[in-house]
Amino acid sequence: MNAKKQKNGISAPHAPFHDGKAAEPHYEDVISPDAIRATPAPTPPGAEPMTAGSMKTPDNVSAKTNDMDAFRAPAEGQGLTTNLGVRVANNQNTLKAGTRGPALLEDFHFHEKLSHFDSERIPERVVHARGSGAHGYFQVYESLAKYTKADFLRDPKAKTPVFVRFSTVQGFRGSPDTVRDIRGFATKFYTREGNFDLVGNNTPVFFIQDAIKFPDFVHAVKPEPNNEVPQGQSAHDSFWDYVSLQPETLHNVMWAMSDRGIPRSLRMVEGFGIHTYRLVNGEGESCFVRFHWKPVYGVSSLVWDEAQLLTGRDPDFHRKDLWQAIEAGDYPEFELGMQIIPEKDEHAFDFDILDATKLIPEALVPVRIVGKMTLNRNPDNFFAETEQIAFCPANIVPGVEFSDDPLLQGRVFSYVDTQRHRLGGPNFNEIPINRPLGAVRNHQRDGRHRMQIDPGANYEPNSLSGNWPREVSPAAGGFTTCQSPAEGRKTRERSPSFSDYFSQPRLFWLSQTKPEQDHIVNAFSFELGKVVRPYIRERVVDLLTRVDHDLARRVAENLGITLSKDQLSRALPKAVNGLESDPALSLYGRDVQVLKSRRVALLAADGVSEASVQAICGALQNAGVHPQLFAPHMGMIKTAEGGELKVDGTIAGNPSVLVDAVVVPEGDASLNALMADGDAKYYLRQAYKHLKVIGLPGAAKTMLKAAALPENDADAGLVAASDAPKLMKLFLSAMKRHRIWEREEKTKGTAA
Ligand code: HDE
Repeated sequence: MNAKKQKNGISAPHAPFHDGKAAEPHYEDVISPDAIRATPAPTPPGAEPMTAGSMKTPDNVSAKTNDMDAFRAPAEGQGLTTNLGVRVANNQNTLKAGTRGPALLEDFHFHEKLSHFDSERIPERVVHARGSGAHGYFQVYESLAKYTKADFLRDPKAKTPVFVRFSTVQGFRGSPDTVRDIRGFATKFYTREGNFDLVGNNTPVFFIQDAIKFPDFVHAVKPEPNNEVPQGQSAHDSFWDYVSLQPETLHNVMWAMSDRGIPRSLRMVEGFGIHTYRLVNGEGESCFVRFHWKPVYGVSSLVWDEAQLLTGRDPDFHRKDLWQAIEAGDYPEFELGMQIIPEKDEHAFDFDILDATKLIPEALVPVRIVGKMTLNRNPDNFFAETEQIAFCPANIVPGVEFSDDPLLQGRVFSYVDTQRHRLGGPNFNEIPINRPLGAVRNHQRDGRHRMQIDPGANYEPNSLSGNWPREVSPAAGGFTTCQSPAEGRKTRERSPSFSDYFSQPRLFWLSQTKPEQDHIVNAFSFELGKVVRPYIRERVVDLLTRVDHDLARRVAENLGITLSKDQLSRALPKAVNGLESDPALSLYGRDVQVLKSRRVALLAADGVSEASVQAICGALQNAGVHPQLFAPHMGMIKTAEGGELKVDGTIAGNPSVLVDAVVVPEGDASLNALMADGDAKYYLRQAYKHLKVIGLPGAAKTMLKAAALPENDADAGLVAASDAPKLMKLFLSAMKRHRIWEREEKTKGTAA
């Protein structure tokens, strides 16, 4: 804070917050996947001695791969090399005949460098192309042996390494973060028994019931095929055409149109495995389960105007937030929750638990919190880790199994298939980020980019390599599939138990607070307003009349559609298992917001009161909130006390959409300068419009008038007090509300 402590005045790249020093990354003592891989694998049960000339040890796969290590030169001090290890003396000039050319064909270094560059891009993911990832670990709170034999869910001491990739669905790899969309939430658990991938979203339901519809759904939501617009948005004809013709999409569409579609941070989203899975315990008993991730930082969202502005002001807003939080030690944390459904209750609900367009209301089956995931390490190389990670719902471990959900069963095929295309062949699990912890031994061979050198017989059973590797008995951990009953005639039909499309959207709608309902109406109106064909708009509004008449009427009014008497007197669906509403479905009906890791801007200019700044920053930092000092210019500003303060950025360059709340510290000269500064006044107006808390100690209250904001309004978010120390308690308590929703009505239609 004080200039004397901050000589160079330049923030370190990973020190985004105004605490005067670069944050030290502190990594937990979780064992990295590589360290675990380096430990020798246990002797396989029942392994027979190897014959001479065949495998020397059961695990000489890796020994063989590393045979040449003894001859390798240490990398240190060697400098730049070609891909074949030849040291490079000149990396700036091509080989030419004379200084003015022509270039010579024999320039192998040039050819290699350029041709490798020419092949740098791989196909991006067909959906979920835009993503951000982080490493961490998972730990179960207490053994779940009663439900599952999965080792990572039974040993509370075990820290299981994980890699998580968050994503948007619709946009291309370079699309902005804050568009309205579903967020992917995919977790790879590197367990001691193999990789388990929980590939979920931030909504508990999906758009379609059967995987065979997925290509059609994705074609519809992706940009239009003729002109490839819009980018990162569902606000276009083909998406809403599909929705209007496939009412099963409506439930997930409701979630997407709610504030869940525009999260404040990837650290502040809930995650859902969506499908019903099975857990199987050591006795072979099984139950059904739905997985949940509950963010320790609470769930919170942006407001729509802010989300739109951020796509331009900071298209990497979520990616940076995740990265900076980890660098600052605000490790994202998510608790794993399970809704456990005994087999006998499979048919106890008004809906089918195999239907992925239905959630199991938490009011009916509470979420049991079973463990916690902590993300504590940023990737070193985006491409090698975040881009090359290959998730697949087929990746399960003993103790976790699939249910007969037809969507899940289709996913089990599709992901491996797409990885072969995207990552260039069948050996993508040998890429470091995808490798399991344990040794891989089998008779799969060859294919593009094979890394492992496998000696010995390549078939099984064999007597040439001691019949190794051989099957592992279930008692020793070999995977066996739970003996759940399966029979029936072959048919392409959907179960009648999948046919109710409107009860759950209604439950969702009725569970929202008023501001949330308003936002859903606005989102439908905005998106459908971008639809060119009137009959598509009309069909969607007609669907809404089957969910709730008020919802349909309000959207219809905004779109200039007149609903018929028949439409407005339609019988509405009955309550789901007698449940009228469920607080768990609302974003803002339940939690007080977590302050830790939030950001607050301090607007200041020359002449600011250093005492005021110190009091504000001290109170914020005590609450785990990060202050950032913004001024009309970069560098240093002079304080009223004669000192200097380092500025984190300019007011114009760091708009209020980047922070959670604003304070204007005292200091007459500073206040006078800010009152004459258009950027500072716009800053406050925009923060006000986005329903943020604004703190005004002492004379700073005069900023309200200067910025043409209401001066004597009973607005819980315009916090004033006689001085900074008195202000901060009130300010922090107001910040716990995250947004001042009552202000929304007043600011409607006003410009920032
Ligand atoms: Fe995906 N999905 N999906 N999906 N999905 C992909 O796999 C697919 C579905 C989800 O960060 C693709 O590697 C089918 C539900 C996430 O790398 C692809 C069906 C849920 C991610 C694919 C579904 C998801 C993907 C594209 C219908 C939530 C990103 C690239 C049966 C439970 C993972 C890739 C990451 C990615 C297929 C439905 C979530 C094409 C066929 C339901 C989070 O294989």
